[in-house]
Amino acid sequence: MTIGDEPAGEYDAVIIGAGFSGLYMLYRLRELGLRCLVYEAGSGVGGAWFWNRYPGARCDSESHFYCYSFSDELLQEWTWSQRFPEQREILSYLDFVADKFELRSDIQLDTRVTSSIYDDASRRWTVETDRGGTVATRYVISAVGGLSAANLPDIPGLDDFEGRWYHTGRWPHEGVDLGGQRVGVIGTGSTGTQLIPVVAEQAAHLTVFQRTPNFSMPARNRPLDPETVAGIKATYDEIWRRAKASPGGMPLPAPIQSFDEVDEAEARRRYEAAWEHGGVLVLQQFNDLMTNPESNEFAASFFREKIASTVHDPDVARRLMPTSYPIAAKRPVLDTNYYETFNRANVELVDVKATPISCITPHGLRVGEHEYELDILIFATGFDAVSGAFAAIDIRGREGARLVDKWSDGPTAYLGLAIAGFPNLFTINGPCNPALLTNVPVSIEHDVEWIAGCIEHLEREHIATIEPTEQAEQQWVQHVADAVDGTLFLEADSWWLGANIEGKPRRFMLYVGGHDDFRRRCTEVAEQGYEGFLTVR
Ligand code: N01
Repeated sequence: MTIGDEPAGEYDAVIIGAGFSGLYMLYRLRELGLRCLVYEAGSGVGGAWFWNRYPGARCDSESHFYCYSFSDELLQEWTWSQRFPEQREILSYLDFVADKFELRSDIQLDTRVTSSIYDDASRRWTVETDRGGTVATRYVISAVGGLSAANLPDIPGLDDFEGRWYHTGRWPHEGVDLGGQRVGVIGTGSTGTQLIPVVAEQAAHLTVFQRTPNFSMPARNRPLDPETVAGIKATYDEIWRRAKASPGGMPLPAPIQSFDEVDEAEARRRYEAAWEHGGVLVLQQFNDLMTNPESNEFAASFFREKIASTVHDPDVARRLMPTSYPIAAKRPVLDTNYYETFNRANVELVDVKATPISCITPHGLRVGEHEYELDILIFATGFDAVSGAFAAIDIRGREGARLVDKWSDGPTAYLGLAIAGFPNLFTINGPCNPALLTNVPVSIEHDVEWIAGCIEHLEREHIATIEPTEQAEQQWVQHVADAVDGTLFLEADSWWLGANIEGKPRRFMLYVGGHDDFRRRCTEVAEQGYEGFLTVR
């Protein structure tokens, strides 16, 4: 679709977003013969991978399973070049998918959905955009992504800053020349940890403003040689079978032993071996990591020892060591040379927990009484996760009820897929869903296939609308809360809990029960005639 051809009229389905979720949703709904329209705010497809172009942007899942599994042909045609793919390569992959399956003709780029309003009488949604377009549709599918609403903290003085500033989630397409510049980075989450080593190599001086240190483990990225690629391509059936049957959506061995079942020497040996192997396996050693404080503290101490032995200055090392929350209670991070970067002469670490940032000045950042002079300020400050992208759209369901009001105590959805009071609205990776705790494409494929199966059922049975009952939704929300209750997940101020956004209700927004368990439950719900849902013919 080209800009200027403003869509109008009536569609069967409107999909909001053209990232991993939206592209596959379009593919599946087209297969059902539905007339579909995808709205995408960006000027290209790719979602998170379109926007997050900051230096060092890379995926923490291994490339051969951070992709779609649905097409054997696609799996054989596409070849990944590295163990952990760069943003550019993932974006090329999604462009390749859009071309291969001829998806672009139903995608309206550069168009942000501003409202989506349900009409009880006609049982249609009216979807409006910032380009003035209005369409009617029977189904709306949100593919907005859980980490798409950038969080720019409200630090006084930004408007007066005379240098340049950027948020990592809105990085300029033409890139930013950091050569010879004094750069400041706020934030040391997954993004900051990927960004900081690359910026340090380019900038004249880098100041890292750290509020909470993170636990990071080495990715040990490497190019994939032809033999490895051939091995992967020959065993894809098994790779996906294992990924879909695992809690994390990854074809990796899940831990079957608890910390108490081995002695400390064996525990250390396992952590050392996993540390050398690299990747997320390091935190897959014991099945009680998030329920047994002793198990957790052993892992945390192991990480702190690694920091101490890598960072030369003991005071800097100490400040990089997380001590105030359990390991993995915030999203664990993979890195390439993160701790080593703090040994560079041009890198300085500033603890803004001990002395908070007071303001941005025309020439830099003031922390307490000290002013750090900067030419470029980078916000690696994350996202208003899960609900942020929904809040940017005026969504109203039956009898005009607003989604923001329904979610005033935190976002909820039945299975993370549908919302009581909002007929025929589906949410891929919605709240109370495990997706953002897993290897996301595997979860996305599951959600898309479940939604497509549900819509196929509605079409076949001539059912006009479907929505969860309040009771089913409440039971699921309670189950989600019970699953996390008593775990160490609740002991950190993470974005999972909404704790990174001032004023956001503190509610664990994701399901910790695992991808495998979730998949089983969703299958049962569908097999039992969409148990917990209300349908109207
Ligand atoms: O965001 P974050 P992110 N003053 O919220 C700090 C995914 N992801 O963009 O911890 C000072 O984790 C904040 O400090 P604190 C992944 O799921 C995936 O890094 O709140 N500091 C924290 O250090 C990840 O979890 C990949 O005290 C402030 C940082 O900013 C999610 O995206 C790659 C501040 C924000 O960390 C989000 O990661 C990258 C303030 N006012 C990201 N406000 C992959 O590999 C915030 N901070 C696929």
